[in-house]
Order: sequence, then structure tokens, then C-alpha cells
Amino acid sequence: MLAPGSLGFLAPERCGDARRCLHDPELQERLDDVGLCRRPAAVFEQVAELTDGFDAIAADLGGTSSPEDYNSTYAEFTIIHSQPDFRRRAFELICSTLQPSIERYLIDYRPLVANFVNKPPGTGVVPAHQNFSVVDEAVERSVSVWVALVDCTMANGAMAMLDGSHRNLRGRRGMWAYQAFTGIEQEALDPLLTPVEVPAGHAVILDDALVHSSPPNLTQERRLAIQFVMVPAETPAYWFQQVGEDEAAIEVAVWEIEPQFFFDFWHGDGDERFAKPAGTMRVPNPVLELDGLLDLVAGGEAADPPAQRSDPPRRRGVRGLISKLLG
Ligand SMILES: O=C(O)CCC(=O)C(=O)O
Repeated sequence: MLAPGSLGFLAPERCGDARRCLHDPELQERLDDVGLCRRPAAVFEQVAELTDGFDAIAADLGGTSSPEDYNSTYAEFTIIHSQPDFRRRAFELICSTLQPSIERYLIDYRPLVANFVNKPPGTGVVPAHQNFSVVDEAVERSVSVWVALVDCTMANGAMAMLDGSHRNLRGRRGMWAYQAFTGIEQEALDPLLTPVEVPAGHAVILDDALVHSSPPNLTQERRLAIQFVMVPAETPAYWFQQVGEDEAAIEVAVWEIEPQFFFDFWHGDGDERFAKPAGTMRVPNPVLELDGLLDLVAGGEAADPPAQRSDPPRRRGVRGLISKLLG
């Protein structure tokens, strides 16, 4: 098996159980196991308020991102909107509208990033990635509460997940982290992913270390959703800023940050008025191949004979992946 530590991930034996996140034990078990949970009853009634609010901000500020501001092959994330005012207003709108309902599910989590993810028709690829790490993933977990503002299907670009991948791929991830997956053809990965179609107003909660992607929106209507990144209320949130690189590793400056850090954030550098230096580190930056990724995710279990698959609950995510591989 590849050694996760030498590849920049935290060695699994260094990771304890992450602090509990969800009030509901079944949802917690699912999050621990697969990396994502959903509850049919978690319907947010604020869809119109959020959609109208998004349109109102866009109308006030001259539209959503203009094509010269972002590559429209990809989804449009308001967290990197060309106008900091858009980011700030989106954050305030999402926090005031969603946070009270989300508190019913999460145990003492606070918002760090609030992001509208817009896919106009014909655009919106999100290649395989893990979200930025913003906590010490050895002992904690940040989550993205992802809320569909329209019915999200694979046709309009719903997400798909590599089940269980959050468990052995924990670490420090900044702007460079997407590179780990650039050596893997999306077409080779797609059959191994679990599609997550989500009706309007429903939410899923994912561990930010989970590998996921989403295809373009092939319909005639925009696909609008929210990614709301939440962190444990009692501990600092971090940003891992790339400040250099050599053949062996990325040089990283670590910052302890507040949400406003991201309102004036450009290509990996945030607003230092809302950050305190918290050390430096070097993080290896491998480009994985598909076999290597699956080996890491399975933690060397892929060779288990099928007869041994009566699974303790924490292993189901990996087993699900293995059965897809075998099937
Ligand atoms: O909305 C999407 O399609 C992708 C968003 C995403 O990657 C995320 O919320 O982590």
C-alpha cells in the first residue's frame, strides 16, 4: 500500500475519531462511514428567499461573475467572485437564512465560508477534488452543508462522491490540493462515484476531505446550490497558504482565520487583517494515479477475499467502493 504520510496525507494512525458533529447518531455514523449524509426531512423552506437574494445581489452589483472573470467551463463560485462585496453579501444572506435551521443538526458548529455555486446552462464542470482543509483534520472535521436551490440531477450537474475517501485522505489542503487528482481521467473515476441527486430545498452534509466532482449542467435552466462550510465552534479555523514549492514539497504558511479572510481573497492569498500567523510547514504534493488513489482509500483492503465482507459499520464506505470495483 502507498504510505499516506509520505504523500502529504495524515497517516491514518495519527488521526483520532473526529469530534462528534451531528446530533442524530444515524447521520453521524453515515458521515463517519461514507463521508456524506442526508436526511429526507432536512428540507429548507428558504429556497425562494435564498434564490431571490442571490438574484438581488447580482442585480445590485452588475450581474453574477462576467465571463472574463471566470472560466465558464467550470462552475461559478461566489466565494471567488470578482467583487468582494458579492462575497460578503452572499455570506451574510446565507448565514442569516440557513444557520438557525442548520443548528438543529450540527453540534456547535460555526460558519466559515458561504458560497453560491451557480451552473448556467452548458457550463459548470467541477473536476474531482477534496475541499480545502480548514481545521486540524487529525482530530476534527469541517463539513460542507450543501443545499440544492433547484432539483439537482446528474443531467444538470449534481455531485458524485468517492464513498469513504475522507477517512484515509485527511490532511492540509490549500490551492494546490486539486493537483493530486489531475493524473486521473474523470471518465475512469466516474463509474466508481456515487451520484448524489438532491431535490430543491434538501441538503446533504459532507466531510470536506471527501473526494467528489460534478459534471456540467446539460439542461436549459441554471443549476443553483449553496455550499456552506462549517467548523467546530470551539477551535480555530485555518488557511494553508502556498508560499513556495520545490521538487519535494509545497512550502505552506498556516494562518488562523476568520470568515472575513475570504472576502478579499485572490489566488490563495486572503485578507491578513482577519488572520494570525500559525506556523509554517512543508506538504508533499503528489499526483495520484487511479490505482494509487483506490489503494489509499481502501487502506490496503482491496485484496480482502469477498467471503470476509460482513462489515463492521465504519468500513461500509470502503466496501461499497470495492464492490463497485469488482462489479
Ligand atoms: O456544487 C457543485 O457541483 C460542487 C460544489 C462542491 O464541490 C462543494 O460544495 O464542495
